[in-house]
Order: sequence, then structure tokens, then C-alpha cells
Amino acid sequence: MRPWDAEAVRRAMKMYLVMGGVNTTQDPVEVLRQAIAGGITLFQFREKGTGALVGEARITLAMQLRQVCSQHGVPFIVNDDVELAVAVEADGVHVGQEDADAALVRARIGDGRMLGVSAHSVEEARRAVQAGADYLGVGPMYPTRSKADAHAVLGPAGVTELRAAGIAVPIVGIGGITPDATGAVMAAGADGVAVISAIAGAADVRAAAAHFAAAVRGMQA
Ligand code: 3NM
Repeated sequence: MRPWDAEAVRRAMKMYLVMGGVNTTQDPVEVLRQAIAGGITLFQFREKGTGALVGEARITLAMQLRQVCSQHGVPFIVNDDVELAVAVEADGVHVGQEDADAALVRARIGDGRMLGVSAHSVEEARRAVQAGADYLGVGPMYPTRSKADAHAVLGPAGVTELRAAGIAVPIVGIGGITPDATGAVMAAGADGVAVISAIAGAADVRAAAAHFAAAVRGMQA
């Protein structure tokens, strides 16, 4: 049986924290612990951008974060690095449009791991689903400072458009999302929100994550 059927993926999507060492001034391991205490449901290790760790230090951090996720039953996804994902026994891989080809990643990770793909249009979403994506990351919902090469802002309307076009796989909105904006993203048809700075950059990480978790719960029927 596939461990990541659409329902399992949908459940995991709700409160999705994305983080690398550059996204916080605190100890990322402690940030992750606090975020889990606050109620995140999925974690993606994304060690990218100026000052990002490389080599052994990157692998060591990935292993530490992976262990925290395992201890708490939170799925662990690796951004754009299949080798690392396999090495740390991640639950999945997320790739952007500029990263590795989604179909090749699916072939390499098999059916046992989750595959997430970033999509910014109906065309990209269709191709991602065809390639075997278990979920789509759609953004930016709002202006973001956490991704240097972010696309033009799609807004929640970008999610509405994908749903109207018949894209049925789980969708997580990303980019500049705050607790106050969570309702609009979910109402547009997303299954959850993915966040970097509003959690990883918060002074009180646990409270910030709890705030999001409450906002997501508030949208459930
Ligand atoms: N991907 P924040 S926006 C990693 O639009 C990422 O695909 C995006 O960080 C996309 O919550 C983004 O701090 C950055 O805005 C999200």
C-alpha cells in the first residue's frame, strides 16, 4: 500500500513549515521543536540562499531535524535533493520548476515517498500531476522576502484557478502567508499553508505556529 495516499498527504499539508538555517537567528533544531509543539503537521528542510550550509554541515543539520521530526511523528521532506532525502530516510522530496525533473525524481524515490512540486499555472500543475506529484506548492500567495527568485504574486486566486481547472491533488499555498491570511488561502481551495518567516522568524515560534494551527482549524468544516 502507498503510505502517502491523497488523504494522508492532505492531512499532512495543513500547517507546513519550511526552513533552513538561514531562515532563523535561533538554533534551527530548537525552532523545529517549538514549531512542532505549536502544532505544525509537516516539515520541509530547505537549506537554500545566501549563507546556506553546504557539505557535511548541511547533512548534519538535516539529520538532526529529521530526528526531531521522527521523534514527534511529523513527516520530513527534503527540498530539491534526492540523494539527501534517501540518505536521511526522508518521507518525501519537494522540487521547484527549476529543480530536477519531477518524473525523474518520482522514478528515483519510488512510491514510498511523497513528491511535492511547485506550480504557478494550470499548465505547470497538469504536468506535475502527470509526472506523479502527490501535492502541489502554489505561490507566491503574497509578496515574500524568503525566496529571491519568487514569481509574480498569484494570490489565493491562483489556487481557485487550479481548482476550477480540475486540479484535484492536495495543494498547499506558500509565500508571505500570515495567520490572518490563512483563511483566504484555505477558502480558495488549498488544503493548508506553507510558511517560512512567519514561524521561523518569529520571536515566539511556538506561539506563532499555534496561531497558524488555530487559523487552519478554524477553516475546517
Ligand atoms: N516558495 P515566506 S514562496 C519557498 O512561490 C517559497 O513557490 C514560494 O516564505 C513559491 O513564508 C517561498 O517567508 C517563500 O514568505 C515562502
